[in-house]
Amino acid sequence: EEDIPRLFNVTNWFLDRNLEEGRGAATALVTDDDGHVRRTSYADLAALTNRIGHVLRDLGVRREDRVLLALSDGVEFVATWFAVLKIGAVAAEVYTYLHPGDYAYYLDYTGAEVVVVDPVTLDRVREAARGGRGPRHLLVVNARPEDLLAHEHDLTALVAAAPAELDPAPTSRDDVAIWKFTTGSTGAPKACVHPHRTPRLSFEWYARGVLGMTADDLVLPVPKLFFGYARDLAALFPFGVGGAGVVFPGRSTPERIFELLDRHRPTILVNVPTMMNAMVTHPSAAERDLRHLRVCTSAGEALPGELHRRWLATFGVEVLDGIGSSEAYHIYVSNRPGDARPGSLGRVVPGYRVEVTDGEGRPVPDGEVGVLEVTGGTVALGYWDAPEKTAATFHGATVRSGDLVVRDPDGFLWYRGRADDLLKVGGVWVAPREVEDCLLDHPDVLECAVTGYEEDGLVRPRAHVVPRPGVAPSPELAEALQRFTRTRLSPHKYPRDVRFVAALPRTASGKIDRRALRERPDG
Ligand code: 3SK
Repeated sequence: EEDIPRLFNVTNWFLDRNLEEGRGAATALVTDDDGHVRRTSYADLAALTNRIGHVLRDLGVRREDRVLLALSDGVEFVATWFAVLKIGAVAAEVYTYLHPGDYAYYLDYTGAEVVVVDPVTLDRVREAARGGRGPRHLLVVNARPEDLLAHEHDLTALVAAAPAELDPAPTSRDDVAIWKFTTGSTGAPKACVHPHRTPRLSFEWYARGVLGMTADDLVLPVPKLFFGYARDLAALFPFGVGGAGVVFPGRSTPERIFELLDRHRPTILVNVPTMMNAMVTHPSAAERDLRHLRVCTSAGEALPGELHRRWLATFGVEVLDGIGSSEAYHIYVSNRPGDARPGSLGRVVPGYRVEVTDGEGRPVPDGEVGVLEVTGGTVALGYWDAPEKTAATFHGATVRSGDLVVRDPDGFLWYRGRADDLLKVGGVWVAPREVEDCLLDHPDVLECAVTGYEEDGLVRPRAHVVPRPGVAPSPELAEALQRFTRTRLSPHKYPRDVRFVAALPRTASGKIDRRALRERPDG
């Protein structure tokens, strides 16, 4: 493991060190707000971070207190996140398009006394606070001061009056710094609790070790910064080497991403399979020149081999698919530059150990499906306020991921779905992912998900299929898809029912929401 000193603060190491090493004038962030481009240097980002640190302290935030961020992507998001960590408090960030009921849950769960919001989230967080346990202060980014109520504060005004210098709290490497919410599709979200040392290890092992990140890298994230995969890769890890990230408010659409790619010519695109699909099938795909990218990462859910190949054929940009989790902090299995296998998650990231087990820690042989277990120094301390879930998932520095994989003799892992999505059909286990991969090889299928349904008390696989543009759903197509899977897979795996849908429901971080599919009235 890396030699991390006992006194260690994430902000001090990732951000302030750039000033100490003479990179204060270098660009840390490029902000693009609908074409209005702003560059923020390391010196300016550090000064804003320090000022916000003072503001938070003045509002009463103390070491180990949680601060909830419900903020759109932008410089303020990044500076607030670093400020929270710099004063020794704990950053917990959530999606900006949640329902007030969800915000009420997070207010209650985090117990945050200060919540940082912006005009996008203000009203819904206000409503959430009215219903239940409200925070003492809302700190509002881009506020209209005349609209603010008691205990709501205009960040810009407070920042203007705050000093630009701030000493980091003397945090230890083991002090809690980050709450990453699980994005699992069942149960209420829980926070994975991570100390200051964790991002440093993940940076060394994945960002530097696998991606080979350097000061020349400019990183564009497709997911929003509340998703740790994007935040770390665009607005944390690049700072470890003096590189930069692009941040932009609003939703990611293929048009938006193409526009940002053209304008900023980043070197790394942090992507998810849904957007990769939308990009390769976009009418303008063939005219796009993305060769300024040296790599496109894919995570969040497994990337079908067919989509990987189509991306390579369309854009010629290397794809590194991998798997990470909030529990393990970041990506711990990944393909490597120059050695990527379409359809595979890649090999273990050096620094980690992975085992494929029977779910109770006993290894299964290569070639057999088992549960992926990962061991390493970035594994969370546990879930906040969920001792039973913690005991079931964490075993020292090992996480039982609940992901099913097969390891081949070369050490490449192949995703087979979530253990809790497995279906027992006619007494035999079926991994929905295997059926989905097969359907995706059919030329008329754009996206699909397989869930179970009950008929006469028996579980059967059902395919929810989004046809390719121009393909009309029909009973004939449904039958053709059933024949297609029956001839390619063991016959018991074929979907007994095929439903055509316009789109698949997705979680905030872009993963297929299987629970929502199952809970559809006819799901
Ligand atoms: O896929 C995930 O859930 C994830 C979470 C945190 C960091 C990275 C990834 C890919």
